[in-house]
Amino acid sequence: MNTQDYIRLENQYGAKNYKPLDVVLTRGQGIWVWDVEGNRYLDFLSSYSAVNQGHCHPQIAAVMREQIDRLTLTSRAFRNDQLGPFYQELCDLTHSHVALPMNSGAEAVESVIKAARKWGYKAKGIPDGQAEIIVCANNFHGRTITIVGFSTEEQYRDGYAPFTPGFIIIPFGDAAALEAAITPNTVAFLVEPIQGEAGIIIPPEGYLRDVRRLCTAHDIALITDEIQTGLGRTGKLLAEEHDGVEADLTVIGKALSGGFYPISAVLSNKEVLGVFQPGDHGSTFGGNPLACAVARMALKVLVEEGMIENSAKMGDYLMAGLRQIRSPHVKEVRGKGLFVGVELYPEAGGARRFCEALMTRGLLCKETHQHVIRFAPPLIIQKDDIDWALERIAAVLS
Ligand code: IF1
Repeated sequence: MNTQDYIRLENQYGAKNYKPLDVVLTRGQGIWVWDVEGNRYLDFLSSYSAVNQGHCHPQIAAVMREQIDRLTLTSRAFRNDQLGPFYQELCDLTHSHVALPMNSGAEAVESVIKAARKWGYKAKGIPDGQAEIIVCANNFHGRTITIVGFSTEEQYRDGYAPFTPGFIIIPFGDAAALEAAITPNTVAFLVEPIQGEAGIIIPPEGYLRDVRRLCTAHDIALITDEIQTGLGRTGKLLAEEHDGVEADLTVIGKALSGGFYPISAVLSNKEVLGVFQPGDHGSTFGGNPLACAVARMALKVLVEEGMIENSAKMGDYLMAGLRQIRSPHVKEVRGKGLFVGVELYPEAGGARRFCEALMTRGLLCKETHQHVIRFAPPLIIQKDDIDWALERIAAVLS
């Protein structure tokens, strides 16, 4: 079968909720992937930051193979010998008191919403059914009904009503707007440290610090969604470290498995997650031994192989290189670590055609919000590979 055969099958039998680039991948190793025709590509998207550790990282693969032959799922009706060590390693690494393992990112976000609401009722004495959670315009937190209900992107909501009430939307990057939106019924503020889907939007310097101060002063839980910005993507383990703050609750996912398996988690101080009693919340697969074994190794290689530091260094190198490209199309290059957006002028005719042109030259990336090209290679990338990419990007942009 060739590329067109595979695309025909997808078109005939698949739901049409995506419009991927027409490249059919069959193999990946490190920063490289290969299509079914044998062409090689440099992956500059990392599966939306789920393969920060590089494709098919050999040590994660080895642990997964070993665990598959030993024990994969016990359900939470029984205990397993991977969960405790996973909790300990994850909490030590992230300075958390407790963690809640789930599967997808959206599920972790749903879980943190449940925890924050329950904490509001139990600990803060908010009248039943009145809890409010403040979120930001242009957020992206996943695709469930509750989450798209507080999206400001019309397409993500269209046709899915009725939605879950209890969410207040304010502008991103505006601490004064947060202060003005807080009421006696506010339980939490949910925010991405850098808005990814919105187009790699970096808030003003000190925003998270101001937000942290306001949340503490008003006794509301600060929840950071680090599903995309976390685990080294921005050059720190968590992006909130750039501002020297710690959220009360943080959600992570994606690279928590290095792309091997859907694994997510809520990280928390004791107080908020402490509201959950046996039976209050759960998941068949959350915290299963296969997921825990994979995540333990995914975290270990991320730290021990210096990927977080490399992200900071290579991110600076990539952005400096991008800023040197003379192009009539480029409005702004922005980012932190290897989380980089190149915003084009509207006259450039959209980012998609540049992504398609880069694909034919062996570089895979994806547009976001029409005019932004998102660059997010695996965190193991080296200078030579970035030079290779920059040559191609320069050719396409100038
Ligand atoms: C799609 C975007 C990226 C996320 C943040 C929660 C989730 C995501 C900050 C939910 C997921 C993904 C989902 C994927 C495309 C992708 C995406 F373009 F849509 F915005 F990465 F930038 N919080 N983002 O970025 O996690 O439930 O998917 O595990 O929906 O097509 P999930």
